[in-house]
Amino acid sequence: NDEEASAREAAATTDTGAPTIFDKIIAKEIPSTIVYEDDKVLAFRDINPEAPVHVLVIPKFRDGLTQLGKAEARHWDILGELLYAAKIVAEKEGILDGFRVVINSGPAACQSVYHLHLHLLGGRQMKWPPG
Ligand code: D5M
Repeated sequence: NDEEASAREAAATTDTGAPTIFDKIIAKEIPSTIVYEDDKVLAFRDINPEAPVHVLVIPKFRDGLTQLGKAEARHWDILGELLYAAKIVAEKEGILDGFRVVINSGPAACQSVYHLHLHLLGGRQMKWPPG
């Protein structure tokens, strides 16, 4: 079915370390709907929203951080910045009463863009467990 096909397609994307579409979003070479930005972090609406609020929070400088599974001790600060930015965005979006943060890391998690990003989801009742 469609869901399985898209999962396979996403899982087929591999981590080559090459620049991704998110670099173009950071450079504002392609449009996005930015909801938060500071010197280290950019947050913009997901093009394929899975919830009324679906925002991606990404580091502006990838520094080898293509996926969470490649994190090193030097990334501690940016990892904290991303999580805190998610809270700021949740507050701005009015979903502080309940929201979900997801990081897909690697093919088995269907990561499709190899620039670390955190999904902030909310605005509806979330289900557990995720698929
Ligand atoms: O999630 C990657 C996410 O990135 C996926 O939910 C679609 C989203 N995406 C891809 N291209 C764009 C653009 N151009 N704008 C906004 N959102 C985008 P993953 O965790 O890697 O599966």
